[in-house]
Amino acid sequence: MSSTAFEVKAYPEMWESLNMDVPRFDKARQMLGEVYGKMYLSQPDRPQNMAYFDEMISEIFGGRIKEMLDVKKTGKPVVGTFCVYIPEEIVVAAGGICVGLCGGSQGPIPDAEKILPRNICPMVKSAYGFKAGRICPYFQIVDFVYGETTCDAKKKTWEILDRLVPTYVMEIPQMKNKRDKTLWLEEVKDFKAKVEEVCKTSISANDLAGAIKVINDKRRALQRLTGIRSANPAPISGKDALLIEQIAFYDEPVRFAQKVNALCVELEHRIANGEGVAPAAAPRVMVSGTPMALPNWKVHNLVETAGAVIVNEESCIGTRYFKDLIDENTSDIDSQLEVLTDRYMQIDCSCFTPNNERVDQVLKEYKDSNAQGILHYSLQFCHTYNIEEIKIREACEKEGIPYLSIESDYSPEDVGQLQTRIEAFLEQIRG
Ligand code: BJ8
Repeated sequence: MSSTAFEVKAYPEMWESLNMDVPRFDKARQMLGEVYGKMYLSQPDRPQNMAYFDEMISEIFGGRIKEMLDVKKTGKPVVGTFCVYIPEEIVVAAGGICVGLCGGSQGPIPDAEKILPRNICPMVKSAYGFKAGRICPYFQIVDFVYGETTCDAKKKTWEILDRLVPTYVMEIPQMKNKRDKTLWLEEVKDFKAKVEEVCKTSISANDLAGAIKVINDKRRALQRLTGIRSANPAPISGKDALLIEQIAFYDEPVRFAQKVNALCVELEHRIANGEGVAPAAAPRVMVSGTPMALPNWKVHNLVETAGAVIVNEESCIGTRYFKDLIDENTSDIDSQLEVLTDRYMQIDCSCFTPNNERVDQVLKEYKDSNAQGILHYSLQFCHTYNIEEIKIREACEKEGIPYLSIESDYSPEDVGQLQTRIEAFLEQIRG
């Protein structure tokens, strides 16, 4: 077995029972294992505690699915989501499981393009295609999905997705005035009522307090990891950190937080010993923009293969997911829902207007992470991020921050061109 051989485990009987297209899915499973082996196991000086996250990929279509099936047997639901605005604390409070279903792979896109327009965001097409092609066990296992009205591509796709899986939609305000907060709080209450109805349970203040603590702990562990990445030399690669941020959306939250914290202890030792995964002179890049759903490792792989290291992801699969916590000092359900809503209203997605706090946040994270340049990443046809990029670019110009903006999709077609642009950007940082 070569040092890069890696297998994503197969569970054909279980997949059959989930009504999947098993022959087709099995090919995708093998490809994922090959890509992972090449991109991940070939990295030098990986922290030992990455073994857990390797195992999570190896069991991504098996072990974790079995755990979810076990929870379902107790009458609790598995709820699929596509956005960090859906309050997972409420699902956890009801004893259920929340799983992120954003698509990060090219494979299902032709399935989606049989019905959806081609010129919409690849994340939406990929997610829809996974369900249409019956090639994602998570999509097959969920009791229902909860979409949102963040962008046009998503909110209109939910109407079509509802034909394949029960799809509810939470209205997300587009501004942050007082009346928007009122609307959002009502939506959160409706979401809670829906989860209670499906779970045939009523969520108590105690249940919600416990769930808030669990998810806060998960976010705290990710914050700790982010802080550690500011060290030079970088103790962990950006690829590994991104992987952890992706796994956060489907792993069991208590175990996940423990494993991230154990990794952080190892990384703190590395820092104390002056050890890193890249030389101290390696250019340090921060990525900002649209989320990179699993297994979208394209940009991280290009940047790090070119000799740089990524030290931060200002993204929903990144800091936007965990930078804010919910106040744990409330005891009745109404106040809990208030503070929960306050926390979610702080998310600075480009679907809001105005959204100047994101520009400030990007600059803050740039400084905090000791980065030397910002790479803005936008998925193709994502209008809100592509247009908001103007303000991020202007802010970087004003601050004299080396800057590169990339718009890409999941296909490998632009890899050569991106490589050239990334290399020129790294030369600019090296000076
Ligand atoms: S809070 S970033 S997870 S909406 S990239 S599908 S916006 S066209 S992902 Fe997102 Fe929630 Fe915002 Fe975060 Fe549409 Fe843009 Fe595609 Fe997007």
